[in-house]
Amino acid sequence: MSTKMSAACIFCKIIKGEIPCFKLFESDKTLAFLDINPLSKGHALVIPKHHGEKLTDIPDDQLGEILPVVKRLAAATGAKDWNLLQNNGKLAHQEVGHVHFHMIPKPNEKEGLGVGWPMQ
Ligand code: IU
Repeated sequence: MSTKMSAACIFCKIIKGEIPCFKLFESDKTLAFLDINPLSKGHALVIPKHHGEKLTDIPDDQLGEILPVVKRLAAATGAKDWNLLQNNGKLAHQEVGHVHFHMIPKPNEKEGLGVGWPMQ
């Protein structure tokens, strides 16, 4: 299946390189970048390149890399604990209408984060 894009979508513009981002990972189906307004150091977004507002809008074959990339990003931060968050729809506090997974490291006051961006 070809990758669906939306001309009006800000994350599709990031995918196309029309808007810059701090890129952490990219493949033909998946992009990861730092959140522009991070809740903690290392807060990353992992998105399917295929445009869709909600997770239920994305074909399964476009999602296969998402969780492995989330795992790699979480490990790369060095954070002991972290959250994975994915909002669907306005009532669920989704602000950007392109599916995205938040990987949010929890700061560790003793050890810090040891963030190792970009991923190798
Ligand atoms: P939400 O799940 O839709 O509420 O989260 C949207 C996130 O996208 C939020 O954390 C923003 O800071 C982030 N973001 C971004 O990283 N770059 C952008 O250009 C825009 C939003 I617009």
